[in-house]
Amino acid sequence: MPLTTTTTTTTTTTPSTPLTFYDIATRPPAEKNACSPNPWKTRFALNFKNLPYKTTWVPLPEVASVRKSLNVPACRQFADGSDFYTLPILHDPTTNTLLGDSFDIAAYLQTTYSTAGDGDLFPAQPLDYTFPLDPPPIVPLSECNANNPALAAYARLNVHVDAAFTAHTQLTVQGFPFDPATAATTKAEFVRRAQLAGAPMSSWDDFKCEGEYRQNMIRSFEKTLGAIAALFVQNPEGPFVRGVSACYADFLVGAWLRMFSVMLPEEEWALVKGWHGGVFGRLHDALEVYAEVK
Ligand SMILES: N[C@@H](CCC(=O)N[C@@H](CS)C(=O)NCC(=O)O)C(=O)O
Repeated sequence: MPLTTTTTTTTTTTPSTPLTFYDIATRPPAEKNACSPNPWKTRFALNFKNLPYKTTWVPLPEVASVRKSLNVPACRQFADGSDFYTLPILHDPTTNTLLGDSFDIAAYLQTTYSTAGDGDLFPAQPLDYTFPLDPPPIVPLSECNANNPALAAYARLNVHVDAAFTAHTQLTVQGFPFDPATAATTKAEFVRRAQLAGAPMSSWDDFKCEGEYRQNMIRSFEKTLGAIAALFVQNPEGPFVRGVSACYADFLVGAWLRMFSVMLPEEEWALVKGWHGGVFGRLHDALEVYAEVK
């Protein structure tokens, strides 16, 4: 569902005016350190569609004010029910459309620019993968696209893949490539959020994930990724779910791999790339063709 749309125009051709894609600023250079999974889903989709666009990098403490200034409502809430303002946002001046959820954005790009670039982001396929959703996912999908039958398998996969990776993000927290200009504010904000959720945190150091606890989480991550790997080995040609051509399912997983590739210690990222016959290493490397940071 477009959160804000004043005109609806469907065109299958490439737009003449570049789109604006809002992503979270990290420590420069962005080409190396961009690591927010939901914005990565959008970057992959825009590059797959070969659309002209420009990234606006938003410092983390300014995400809320930028989103509010664009009149895009929040699509997430914090533990206390207050609005949690997020990115990506996409503005397409050609159709006067503003969207604030990565799945809405991908669905919009497919509808509006259906034949652009490498074609169909959402080819029909079953995409059977389940991660136990208990507690319920903390990164909700926009309700409209979650209920769109043509996209249902992808919407479901998005929720389950997000839950699987989110359950292991503690492995990455200490590796966050903070923009030095906003690091202190952002760390304090992360501690505040953890406290809102009832976690006994008083400082950034309390996010540490070390020793036996970390080893157990790494084992759990490997096991969890094993079930996702099953999607990719169905088609022995690889490296994508459907073999040689990518689709949005590859981007859903690949976006999280981007985050872990930046934020995990190097030796642990090397392990992830090698797990399950190297399926995630191959996927990550093959997605390089859609990973240009513009
Ligand atoms: N359902 C939304 C979730 C977006 C989301 O959670 N974005 C995160 C980055 S991956 C964010 O903007 N976080 C801002 C913050 O932590 O302050 C989507 O798919 O776009």
